[in-house]
Amino acid sequence: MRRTTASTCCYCGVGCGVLIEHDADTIHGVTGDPAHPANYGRLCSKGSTLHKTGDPAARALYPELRLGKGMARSRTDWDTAMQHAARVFGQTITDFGPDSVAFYISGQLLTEDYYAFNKLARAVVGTNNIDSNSRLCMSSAVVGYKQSLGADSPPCSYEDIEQSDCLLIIGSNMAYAHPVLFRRLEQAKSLDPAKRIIVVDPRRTATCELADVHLGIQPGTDVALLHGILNLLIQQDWIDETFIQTHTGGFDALQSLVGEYTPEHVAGICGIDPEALRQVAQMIGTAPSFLSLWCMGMNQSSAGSAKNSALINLHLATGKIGKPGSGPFSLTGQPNAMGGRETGSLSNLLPGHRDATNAKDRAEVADYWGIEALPDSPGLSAIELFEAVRRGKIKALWIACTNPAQSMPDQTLIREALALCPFVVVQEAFATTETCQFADLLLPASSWGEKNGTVTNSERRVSRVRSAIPAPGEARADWAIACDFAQRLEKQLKPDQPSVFGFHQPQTLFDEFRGLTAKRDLDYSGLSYQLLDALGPQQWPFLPGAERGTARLYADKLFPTIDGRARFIADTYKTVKEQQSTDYPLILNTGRLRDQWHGMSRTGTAAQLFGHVDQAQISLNPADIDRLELHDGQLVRVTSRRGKLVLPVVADEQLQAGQAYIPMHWGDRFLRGGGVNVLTQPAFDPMSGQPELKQAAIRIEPVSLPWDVFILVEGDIQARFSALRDLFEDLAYASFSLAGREEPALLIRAANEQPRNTEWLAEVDLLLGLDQVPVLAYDDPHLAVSKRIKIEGSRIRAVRLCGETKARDWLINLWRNGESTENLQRWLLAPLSAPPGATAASVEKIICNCVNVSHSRIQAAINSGMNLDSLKAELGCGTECGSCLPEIRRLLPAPNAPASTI
Ligand SMILES: Nc1nc2c(c(=O)[nH]1)N[C@H]1C(S)=C(S)[C@@H](COP(=O)(O)OP(=O)(O)OC[C@H]3O[C@@H](n4cnc5c(=O)[nH]c(N)nc54)[C@H](O)[C@@H]3O)O[C@H]1N2
Ligand SMILES: Nc1nc2c(c(=O)[nH]1)N[C@H]1C(S)=C(S)[C@@H](COP(=O)(O)OP(=O)(O)OC[C@H]3O[C@@H](n4cnc5c(=O)[nH]c(N)nc54)[C@H](O)[C@@H]3O)O[C@H]1N2
Ligand code: SF4
Ligand SMILES: [Mo]
Repeated sequence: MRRTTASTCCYCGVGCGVLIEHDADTIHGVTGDPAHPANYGRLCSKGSTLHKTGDPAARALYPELRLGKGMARSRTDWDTAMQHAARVFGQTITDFGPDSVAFYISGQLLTEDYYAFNKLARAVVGTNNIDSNSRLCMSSAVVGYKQSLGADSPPCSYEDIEQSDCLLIIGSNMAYAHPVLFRRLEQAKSLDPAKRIIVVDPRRTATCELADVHLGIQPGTDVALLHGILNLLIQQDWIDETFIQTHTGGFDALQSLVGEYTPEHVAGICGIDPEALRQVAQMIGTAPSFLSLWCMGMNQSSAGSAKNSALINLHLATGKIGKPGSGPFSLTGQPNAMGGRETGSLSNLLPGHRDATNAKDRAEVADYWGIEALPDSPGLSAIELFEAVRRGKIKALWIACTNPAQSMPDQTLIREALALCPFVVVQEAFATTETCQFADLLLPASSWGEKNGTVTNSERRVSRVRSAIPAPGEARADWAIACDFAQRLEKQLKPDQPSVFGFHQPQTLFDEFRGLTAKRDLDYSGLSYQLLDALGPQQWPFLPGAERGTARLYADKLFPTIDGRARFIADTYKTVKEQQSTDYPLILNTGRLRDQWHGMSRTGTAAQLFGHVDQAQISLNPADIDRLELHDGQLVRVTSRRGKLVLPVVADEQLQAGQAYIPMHWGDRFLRGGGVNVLTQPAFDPMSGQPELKQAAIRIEPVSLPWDVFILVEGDIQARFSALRDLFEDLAYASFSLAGREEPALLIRAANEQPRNTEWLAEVDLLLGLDQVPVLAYDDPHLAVSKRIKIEGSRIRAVRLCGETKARDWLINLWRNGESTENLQRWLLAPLSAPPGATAASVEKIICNCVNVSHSRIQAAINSGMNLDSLKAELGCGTECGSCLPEIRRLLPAPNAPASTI
């Protein structure tokens, strides 16, 4: 019987409500929950395809244990697995002390999971070595809020987006990364075109399509820019003297510092026009309300904390905080990065927005937990933690719900650490991730649609996550795994003491945790599952007896600091760690694609989500491509001080000269050679510990890999992917992706210096089902050219081209469009010739993924005179989730065209 269960999307920090349509064991569909205040029924391209992702063949289903390094893992039962883990951790702690073990967890865990891990590390193990992937994500914002405002509490609400007169979107590509909020902004701007929108990003992103001004600053120069704006605000008397006098401290020091940031000086540093700076300062200074939205372009920086503080300074100086439409509003990355911060899941934090370095905070938590004391030795942050693993100081590592062998910078060292670590536990929903390879113990976790608990979104709103179906195989909920392990460890380490882990359901974890928020800035001790079920999602603070949550903080202008005043922070501008040089003349930026999520363990199972971007590429400004004498699609070697990667180059007008971009998603699984993070750097902000993932110096050289390979195969995707992945392991270039929609295919594009031998080809053909006739075949051993195609009915089922792959993109289009295959044979028998009728065919880009409308169809319709409304009416594009609207706008001629880059 079909039923509907209300839950929350498991992707970004917008935290949209979803209605899951399901029966007893299968999820059939997902729609936006009209009653959820984060999205009022909207979903983006990722949320609306949730039910199409998560191929069961990719899931981790059973515990697997490796008994010695170099051996293969084999299936085991939960009791053996957990007993083994408890024994190894227990022994390590006894022999080498509690700081010889560590936990690395995730902003995608639920609050209950997070709380269980935290209590396990701090109360049972007695270590502060528990850090989260939020270190790569929000930790600079945490420092920014705490330094300037006294607590890690984003003060705003989504409705401020509608209410604001002037928005500064800085270091955020919200059109891709927070699409449902961007929809709200689009709508608000169309209702009120006078609303001013400023975008600050070195790239001209899709978010710029809504901007009145785009400041294409040089990478990492935000602090100079923000100080320059403040300097102008002061000069023009666009500041709120009364607010500064009554509610803040530290203004004088900042004022004398920013005096040095004159418009001409700043414009020089940032590579912008001083007039544009003046224009932006005027927009901010004269607007009745002012909201700033920011994300990784600010946080992922060796100056991340300084960037955050410099931005908050603007709000304090203008008094534009704690009022409708005004305030500093960080966009949270992961669905529950906020819950992680609330439960204290960074090594330096404790539950209830407390600090591990503060003795009073430690004593309060120890008291609440009924234990003697909490550990006082400092815990390690992510980068330091993996370094300690590599140096052998950490001997047992527990990783849950994150994929560090893809997402951490400087992958060579991360992989070295994981390989050297005597005992690595990986608690994962998908068995396919890069990190799973390093697991000595793999624990299958239940995932979205199967879990129960709560998450907090960017606007402090706590929502229920509800399970619709049981977990597959023997997968268990994360909180349950953590609690089971904690109880076993307690028996070993503290056999005489009563257990502090009597949790049997997520609700008991939630109820214990919320007590730790009482009388703190985030107080949600008044919330309960019953209230959330009755009232719907609520924003904290939510005090006992409250009937609804709190939409806005600091309306009373009282800040949670010792004297109730906010603080101006005066940091000087510092350049990025790696500057352009003769050896490394380009700066590599990394970030999100519209339709993929991080390491792609989930989104990478849905072929539809590859329609927008279907392979790993490095993009460069067209002038750089010309200067380097490269051409679109050519394979290049990208080298940084830490590693090398081979992939195709592509021209992209969004990038300025001297800058390059690779999406962060392509890890070692989809791109041979370790993925994008072999290039990125581990240098981090000294205050927040957040690494500079957005800027690494690189160089680009052409590579000659004359022997190329192309594979397209339908069916049995996950099994074929892993088997073929192994066969392609030592080719110089190999990129994997999916294509199609209902009947997906695996695509491989690869190349090597030397041809592989016929045995290798035979192995490949066996895996592709090309070893059995009837198969179309062409071989020219002299040229090392060999081609195989399998057609069933009139449909291509498998293709394998070696030595010459000119027809590659033509074949993909032919297959995808289900076109007639009659030309195929003629082309196949005329080797080394271009494909018929389409010499320069490239794979058609799908702009609208919901309705399946390609770039070329939209462009043709625009050329015939259609506007946005007629495109929607005629082609249907942009009428469903709307994630494609910014790109459709970009294709349209003025007056829909956006502001020019300055
Ligand atoms: N589709 C999709 N959405 C996601 C995610 C996903 O994986 N896929 N992940 C979620 C998560 S965890 C996060 S953290 C967010 C990230 O959301 P965003 O931070 O919005 O996304 P990014 O693409 O990482 O980076 C944003 C922009 O920062 C710019 N930038 C780079 N350097 C600088 C700089 O020095 N200054 C400024 N001002 N800008 C700079 C980049 O050019 C980029 O356009 O997205 C969330 N949403
Ligand atoms: N170059 C570069 N690198 C980056 C970034 C960048 O911008 N550039 N961004 C950084 C940022 S902001 C972030 S947040 C990180 C993200 O990096 P990761 O945390 O590594 O990203 P995910 O791929 O989302 O990893 C989550 C893992 O949890 C698994 N999983 C899903 N659901 C569950 C569950 O319920 N339980 C368990 N146990 N597992 C589950 C998924 O299969 C997935 O493997 O990447 C960082 N790395
Ligand atoms: S914006 Fe998209 S990815 Fe983010 S929570 Fe909403 S539906 Fe999910
Ligand atoms: Mo993130």
